[in-house]
Amino acid sequence: MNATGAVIDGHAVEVRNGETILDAARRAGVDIPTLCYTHGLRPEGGCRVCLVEIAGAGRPAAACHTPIQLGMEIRTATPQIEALRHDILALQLAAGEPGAVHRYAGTELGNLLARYQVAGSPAEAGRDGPSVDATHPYLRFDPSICITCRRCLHACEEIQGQFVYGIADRGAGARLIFGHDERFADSACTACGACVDRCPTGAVTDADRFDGMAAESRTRSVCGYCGVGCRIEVEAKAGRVLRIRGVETAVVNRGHLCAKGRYAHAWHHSRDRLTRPLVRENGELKPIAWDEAMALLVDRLRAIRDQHGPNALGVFTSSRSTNEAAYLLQKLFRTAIGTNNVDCCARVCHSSTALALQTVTGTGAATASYADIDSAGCVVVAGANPTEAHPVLGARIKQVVLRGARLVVIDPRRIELADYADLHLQLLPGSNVALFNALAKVLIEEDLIQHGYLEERVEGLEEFRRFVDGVSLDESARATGVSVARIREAARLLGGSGRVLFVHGLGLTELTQGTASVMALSNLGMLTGSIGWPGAGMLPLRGQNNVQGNADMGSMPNLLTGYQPLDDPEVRARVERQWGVAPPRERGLTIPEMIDAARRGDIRALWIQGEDVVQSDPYERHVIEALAALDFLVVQEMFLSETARYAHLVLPAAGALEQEGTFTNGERRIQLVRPAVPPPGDARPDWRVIRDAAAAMGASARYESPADVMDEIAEVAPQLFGGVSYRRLEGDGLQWPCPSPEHPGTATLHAGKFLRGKGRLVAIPYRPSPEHGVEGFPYTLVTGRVLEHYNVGTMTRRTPNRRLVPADVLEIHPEDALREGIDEGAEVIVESRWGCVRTAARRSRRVAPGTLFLSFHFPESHTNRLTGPHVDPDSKCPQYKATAVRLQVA
Ligand SMILES: Nc1nc2c(c(=O)[nH]1)N[C@H]1C(S)=C(S)[C@@H](COP(=O)(O)OP(=O)(O)OC[C@H]3O[C@@H](n4cnc5c(=O)[nH]c(N)nc54)[C@H](O)[C@@H]3O)O[C@H]1N2
Ligand SMILES: Nc1nc2c(c(=O)[nH]1)N[C@H]1C(S)=C(S)[C@@H](COP(=O)(O)OP(=O)(O)OC[C@H]3O[C@@H](n4cnc5c(=O)[nH]c(N)nc54)[C@H](O)[C@@H]3O)O[C@H]1N2
Ligand SMILES: [Mo]
Repeated sequence: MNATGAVIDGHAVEVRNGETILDAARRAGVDIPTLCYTHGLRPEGGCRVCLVEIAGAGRPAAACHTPIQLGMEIRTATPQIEALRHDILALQLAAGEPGAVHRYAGTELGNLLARYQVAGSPAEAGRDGPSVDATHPYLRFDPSICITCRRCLHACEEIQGQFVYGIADRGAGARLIFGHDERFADSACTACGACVDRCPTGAVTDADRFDGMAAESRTRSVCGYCGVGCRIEVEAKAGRVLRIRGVETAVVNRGHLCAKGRYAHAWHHSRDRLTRPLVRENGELKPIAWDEAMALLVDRLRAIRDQHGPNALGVFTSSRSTNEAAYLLQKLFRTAIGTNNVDCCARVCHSSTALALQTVTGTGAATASYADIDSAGCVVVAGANPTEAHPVLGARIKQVVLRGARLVVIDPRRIELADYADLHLQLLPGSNVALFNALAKVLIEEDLIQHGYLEERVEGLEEFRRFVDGVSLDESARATGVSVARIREAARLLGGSGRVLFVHGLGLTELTQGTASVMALSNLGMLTGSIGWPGAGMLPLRGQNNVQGNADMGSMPNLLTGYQPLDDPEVRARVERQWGVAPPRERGLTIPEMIDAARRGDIRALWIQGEDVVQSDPYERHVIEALAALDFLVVQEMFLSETARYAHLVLPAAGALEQEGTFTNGERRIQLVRPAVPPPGDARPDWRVIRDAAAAMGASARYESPADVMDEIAEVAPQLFGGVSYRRLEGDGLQWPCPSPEHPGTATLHAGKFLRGKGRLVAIPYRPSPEHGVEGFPYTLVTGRVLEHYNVGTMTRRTPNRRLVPADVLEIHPEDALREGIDEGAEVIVESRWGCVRTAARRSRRVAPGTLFLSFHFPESHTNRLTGPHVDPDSKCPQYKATAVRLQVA
């Protein structure tokens, strides 16, 4: 008997609070077989395979859900227990198709059957069982080998929060169903694959195109879609991706992935991939050899610089490619060409966030980490749709709310999270500032603010008080469409919940009041004392896999690598030491400014790396005119995108699964990206092409590998990256700032003190957008994303995701549809002051009456013909989120 612990099979084990017998046994190295239990999920305790004997207890107990207690003496493998396990497993087999034992080979259940020598009766194999559900492009269900252990059900509920699975009928007839006994494809399944990873029998599996083929290589890398930055393991054979799994131990995603990261990888061997450089000859793009392409590239860039000056050239670096490529490309333009005309699509995305947070906190990035979601007590999701755009985080927000956290959703659409929210504030598109100011007013008026925090850490309270005195709640209610009572209710919820985690997206940034929206939201962060603590703060959900990194690398016309000012003498000296030449002093142009300049003829050459501006920039007509006016357009791409069609030179690129480097996710985490398969044909990794071009133009470019580039980045921007090197990035990488080789990286920014000293409260009056109240255009069009497709869709459209969502559709409220006489699926003409498109309409209560929604994932829908020229005056972020339109049945 052990007074301080327990004994398992003769091993003394310490008793820890909250542990089960199974946990303690595993810690002690004692193997107890399990079937329905799976790590990280609530124990089901139904299968009884993990039964153990406890001395003095009458009956065996299930180790997976029996708490271990002081003094327990446990035996896990007595002959009686082992015999019991044999019988239980034999029963499991009977529950599936008789004789199916061979069909479990290689699965968890199969291994147990072998271990306990349970045999089926082969004579009955092949008997008609219930039929396989193969309706879903990615998942498959074979009821004949399902043992209704419910692991899939728990995974679906406890990881994805989706509640797809159920059990119909009882006893021996119990069976697994989807929704109301629907087909897989018609169920609410979002294809995250969490169930597949946990199914012990292979009943729920991937619809594996490669039929379980064994991999030749397994490569750990980072997903190339969104800014969550999930770590993946890529199984490959003969240069093809067989399948992708989440890395179980990854801090970012803990093994979880979404429909894109896990399944949408077929693009990489699409026949549409660019495999050779293309040059325009007599109006047509024709293949040429790489050395000719490189010579042409260098000659044309040089000639245009010599003739028109360096500022006649500009570059857009890609947020889909690596840090190393972006760094080298901005360096090439700042050194070999001599212009600060460098920008990236962070401009059309979260530039407003960067500017706003820089202004009020001192750093233009998330102050919190993804792990803060799990410990949050109150979450505000404003202008973000995480269950579709950042699904792995969206699932975690659902989970924390199911565990009791409060949730406020601020969105003109009834997004999925609205169903989980305590309050959904369905404001009019473009009215954030009015709403946030009104919330601030109530917080102050009802004294729901954190006085200690404000006094110690924040400046501008008195001025801000005077400002909100002048804010009228009635006017705010009119401007936002949210009643005064609801505004008060929301403010009380925020003020009464302790610290708040503010999660925001493009519904704040992509408006003429974009920067203002984020500042007004951060005012709420300051008033509630939320910034600088775990479980709270500002967590903008960054867009692309490397949009954070792209901006970090210096792809901005006014800042150098690591957000260092262009005019700081110390910075300039350090950069010059590394680069051999100092960067130009005067700031360059942003993307919208470069497009305007190209249209005027002031910009004569553009290098566009992995950005499809024709499809994704606003006001399509204007963009096309600008590109058509260029003397030289080089596009570095994986596909002949809408933009590449206007190029003079197209350089074929390797994609995320094919190149080496790093991506930085939305919580500032720099992670290693490794090639899992080779690029097709003669396609080359971006960084290598850029390095070779820079060398040919006489710039210093002596890098053997991307790791050498990172070493230089660490030297150029030591405050953020001084301690970053490839050696240290193994595993979960590092969160910047990481200034020295011993520094562990930074999870929470502004802990204890704001980087700029004091945090700022900023008085920002609300201004209606130029698309409000436009006569003759009665609807407001919101544009944005759906789960299954990714931005311009070059990748997801070339995967079975196209079967899940075959086109963009206009969502319209049923009342509006009725009034306009629009039938379900009817073709409609949508017209704004800037352009006109034709699209199919779908009735949906996700949008409020008067609001419409359209995604921009398919080139044929030309969504950005509708969006106009308005940009935020400070960040230059375009207004994609509110456009006045009218409708007509086609
Ligand atoms: N599946 C998928 N995931 C993606 C992408 C993708 O294309 N597909 N793209 C990636 C990229 S680049 C980005 S930047 C992120 C974007 O991620 P999100 O910012 O979540 O994406 P959006 O759908 O563009 O817009 C978010 C929400 O803003 C709301 N909104 C519109 N106007 C307003 C307003 O005035 N006020 C408020 N409060 N809300 C408003 C919209 O209704 C929408 O629900 O997603 C990334 N992840
Ligand atoms: N109407 C409307 N328009 C929008 C938005 C909106 O909400 N509404 N959102 C805006 C936002 S937030 C963003 S971020 C932009 C995104 O717009 P884009 O940046 O244009 O779109 P992406 O699909 O992310 O990728 C651009 C291109 O990169 C290529 N690519 C992928 N990987 C690599 C690589 O490793 N190397 C190279 N060289 N190329 C690669 C892809 O083939 C693709 O053509 O769209 C913006 N446009
Ligand atoms: Mo984005």
